[in-house]
Amino acid sequence: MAAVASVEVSFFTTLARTAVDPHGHRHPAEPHEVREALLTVTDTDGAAGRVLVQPDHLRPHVLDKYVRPALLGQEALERERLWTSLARRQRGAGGGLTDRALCFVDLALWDLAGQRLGQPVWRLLGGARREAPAYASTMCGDGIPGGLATPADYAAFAVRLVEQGYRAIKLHTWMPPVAGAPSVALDVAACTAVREAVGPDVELMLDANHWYSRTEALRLGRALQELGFYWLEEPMEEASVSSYRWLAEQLEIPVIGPETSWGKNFTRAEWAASGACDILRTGTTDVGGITPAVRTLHLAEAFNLDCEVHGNGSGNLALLGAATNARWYERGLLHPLVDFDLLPPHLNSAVDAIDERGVVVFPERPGLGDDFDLDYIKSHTVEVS
Ligand code: LLH
Ligand code: MG
Repeated sequence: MAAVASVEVSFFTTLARTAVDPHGHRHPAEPHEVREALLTVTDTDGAAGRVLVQPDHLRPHVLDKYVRPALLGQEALERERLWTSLARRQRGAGGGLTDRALCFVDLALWDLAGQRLGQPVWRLLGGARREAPAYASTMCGDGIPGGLATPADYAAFAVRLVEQGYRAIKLHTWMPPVAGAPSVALDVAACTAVREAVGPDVELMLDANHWYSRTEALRLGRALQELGFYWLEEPMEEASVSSYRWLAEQLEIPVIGPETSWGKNFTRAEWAASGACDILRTGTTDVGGITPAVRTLHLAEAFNLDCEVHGNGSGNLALLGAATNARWYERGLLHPLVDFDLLPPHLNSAVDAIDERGVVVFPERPGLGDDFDLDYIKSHTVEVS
């Protein structure tokens, strides 16, 4: 037995080469200093679980009112109990305790378990596989010369990605606030240009704008199935489950979802039961951590549904260790003007490097597998809460 002894968020300065627009989409940026945050959960034996977090979800008030009372003094390996204890506090928190907060705590506890047991988390989750093919997930469209401004830009970038080893590519096309977005015609033009550039043997997916109407989504889906795309993702507001059932019933191309809907594995059960998708979706930040994401994978399996993992990073990679019914690792977001493999100074190596087959071999490092430069982080720490 080793109980949780401390829960801390450290803010440190580091370098970034991308920035997020007002709609939450990531784009290239000049190198600039940013603040990142590391959550560390330590047990009474001195083992520590660490994960990078979005600190807005773990403000001092959230740590003091919900997270520390749920964790401190509790056996750190008993994640199901701890996750449930934290999740049950959400109802009375009026939105103040988010699914992302649950996710970050859960990831830190999984990392701690791996550190304590000397095993990578993907193996603790069952080791369903030791590697996964990556699909290259592009950034959204933009207006940047040489970037992702035109269908021809997407085509040229897709060729480069295939040269790097990727055997599958997912386009994120133009979304607000980019001028002229959204546009079914432009989406179809980009998808057509990419298919023509890479040929029939590369798997292609589209993550479209999120607020098309039913008829726009149907028009887009019909065009994509002509192009032999592998799936259609998030063309409409996901809260409308009946719209997705309407769409999935009419299309041959698999419809995948939900990605951003609230409600964790419960919402995903509703999608599966009502036939709103052909491939289910989960992801650590979307459903509140690895713990509920595993529940979603297993739920999908019982419906004979594949369940693809949304998002990159060590937690989502480790999650694939629990999955017999997920095919891909989502690697990105990628852009022609950003070297994704150029590491920020707080990392010694990437958790998700691809080999020449376009495959990520899972790391053997204990825990989630992030290779933090802890000396760098310590010497650049500006605040601890
Ligand atoms: O809007 C974006 O930038 C992407 O859609 C992003 O949120 C990404 O995480 C995604 O949806 N991947 O599937
Ligand atoms: Mg998506």
